[in-house]
Amino acid sequence: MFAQFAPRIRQIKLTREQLKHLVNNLTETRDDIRRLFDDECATSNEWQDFETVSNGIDQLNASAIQLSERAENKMQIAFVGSVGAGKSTLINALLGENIMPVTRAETTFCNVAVTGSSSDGWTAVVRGSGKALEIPEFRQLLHVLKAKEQREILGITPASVIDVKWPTARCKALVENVVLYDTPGIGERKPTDDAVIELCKFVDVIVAVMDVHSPSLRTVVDFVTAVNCRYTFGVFTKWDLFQENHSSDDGAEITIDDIKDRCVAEFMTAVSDRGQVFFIDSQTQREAARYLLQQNEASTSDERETEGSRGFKEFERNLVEAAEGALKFDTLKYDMQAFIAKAKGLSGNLGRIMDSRKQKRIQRLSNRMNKLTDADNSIKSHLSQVSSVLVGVMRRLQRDQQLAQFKMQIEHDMKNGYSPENALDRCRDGLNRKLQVLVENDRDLKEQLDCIWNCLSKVADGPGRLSFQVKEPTWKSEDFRLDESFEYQGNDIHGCLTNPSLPSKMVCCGLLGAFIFGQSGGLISALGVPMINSIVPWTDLSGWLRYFWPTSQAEVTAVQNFFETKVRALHEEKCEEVAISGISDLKETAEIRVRSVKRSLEDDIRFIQDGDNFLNKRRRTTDRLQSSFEAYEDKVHDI
Ligand SMILES: Nc1nc2c(ncn2[C@@H]2O[C@H](COP(=O)(O)OP(=O)(O)OP(=O)(O)O)[C@@H](O)[C@H]2O)c(=O)[nH]1
Ligand SMILES: [Mg+2]
Repeated sequence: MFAQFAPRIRQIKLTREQLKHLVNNLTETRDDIRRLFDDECATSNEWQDFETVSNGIDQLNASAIQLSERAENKMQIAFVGSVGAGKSTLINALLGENIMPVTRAETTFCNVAVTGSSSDGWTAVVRGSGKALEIPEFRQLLHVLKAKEQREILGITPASVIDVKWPTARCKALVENVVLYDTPGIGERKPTDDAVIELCKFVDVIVAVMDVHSPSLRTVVDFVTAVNCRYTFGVFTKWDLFQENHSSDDGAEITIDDIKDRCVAEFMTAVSDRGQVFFIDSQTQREAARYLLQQNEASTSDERETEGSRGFKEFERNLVEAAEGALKFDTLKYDMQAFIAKAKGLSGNLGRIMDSRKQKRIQRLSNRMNKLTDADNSIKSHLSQVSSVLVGVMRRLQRDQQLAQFKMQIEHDMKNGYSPENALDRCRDGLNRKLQVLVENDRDLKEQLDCIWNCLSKVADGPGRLSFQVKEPTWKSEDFRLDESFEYQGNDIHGCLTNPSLPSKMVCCGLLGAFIFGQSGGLISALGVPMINSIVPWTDLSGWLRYFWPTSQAEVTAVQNFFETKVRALHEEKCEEVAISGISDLKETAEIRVRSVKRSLEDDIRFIQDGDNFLNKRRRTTDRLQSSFEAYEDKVHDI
């Protein structure tokens, strides 16, 4: 019978091998995505999502190993349950002899693995150390209350396994390729529970043994859930005693059958219908077996058969069937299907994560581009506002009689012996100071600057706040050299003022004094200048002019007017110049910032394109994986 399952189990094993590279691909893709997430500083939500899938992939890898081992290994059946539930008694009944120690109190200390052997005798060996045990020694070591020191010497812990080889001829359930595990009672001590849980993670079938008087279903359910077992026999023991105790309850509200039904329902729900339930009497059965052995084996004694012993036989039959491979194949196939479905789901989820990352990157880029365009536009509009505010500041300066003050200052300075050039210098300094104060105190201007700063900081983490630098206008003496036709090759002339409306040319020569050309007059010798300079006191301009050029008041006024007009024009020019230079500074700073953000955006676009290629490639992999998993789903279904 087992033979018919062997090739199908082999097919499952083969499929599992074939799936290996797909699962490896999935794991590699997962690792690639993790690197991408690291590089791109993914959000915590994205990480959370990713880690869930990633953990799933780790579990998938672990169950891949388990599946391979299970397909490779013998059929493993573990008997688990609370202390005194009757596990050892049940195994003894199956083996047909009292091998395992049995008491009313806690008994079994560690796991015992029973496999079949073709010889007549039986052996017991401590796994790992290889120490062979005699029957009495075996019983002592296995008994929780005995041989404590010897166990310590041999290093036997609750997680240890003692291998027993039992003659196949004496036990129906011990068909080829089967291991039956007796285990210590659970729910009492953590090390013991851990050892049993660890063992049961790799077994094919669990036989949950429960004393029908106190089935401790909760413990069993928790246990089965913890080990995620694929198939569980629920065996309620001591049915003989239970029936005896309830035989006098005739007419009771809850009948034995009700109790039975309830036990079955609860158990089947707990194992999600992947199991079967039996009500057995191992004690009587074992005794009956011994009785039969002592009497004549051929004579069946039907009169000794009870409901409990029938339950036992039914359980034994099912166990044999399971042992013969049907259940192993069934559970392997079931697990393989679950494995593939999980792999398919995980590759789908990984693909989804990639899609959402892609969406996010596109979204982020377009957000940044929009922000930059907005900022660029508003910077431009703010700059033009700043420009007009600044020009306004200059106009105000003019309006505030600065020019009049300027003129007065010059006249005053010249009266006090300053050359026109120095007088202009002094005035210029005063003017600039005033200008700066005005700019600094201008709230409109400040607000506009703040707006520009805000626009910039929205698109780039730039260095500190923008500051508006007022460049001082430089007033050069050349500004006054208006007559290009004037030709004088002296060394000391620094500047001149000429007025084409005057009948002659007037030259201001700094500290050296002035030379005046008459309409037809010759050049006063430069040699005379120091002398003249020492003679003529620097009084007022008109006096000074009159001294050298005794001419009409109208002419003097004309010179003054010319001077005034020129200064005004220059002043206005300088105002504009200051405004323009301030603005261009600001413009340049803003443009540099915007340019650098644009550059980084271009880098981003390139980066995103690269990433897109990366994501597209990985996305194609997960798509391919998914359809491959689907194909395998069908394949396993047909095995
Ligand atoms: N009448 C009756 N007694 C049973 C049955 N099964 C077990 N017992 C008794 O229940 C007690 C405990 O049985 P064990 O087989 O030692 O229980 P266990 O589950 O192996 O207990 P631990 O090894 O301590 O975990 C013993 O006294 C058995 O004789 C049964 O089906 N009918
Ligand atoms: Mg026991």
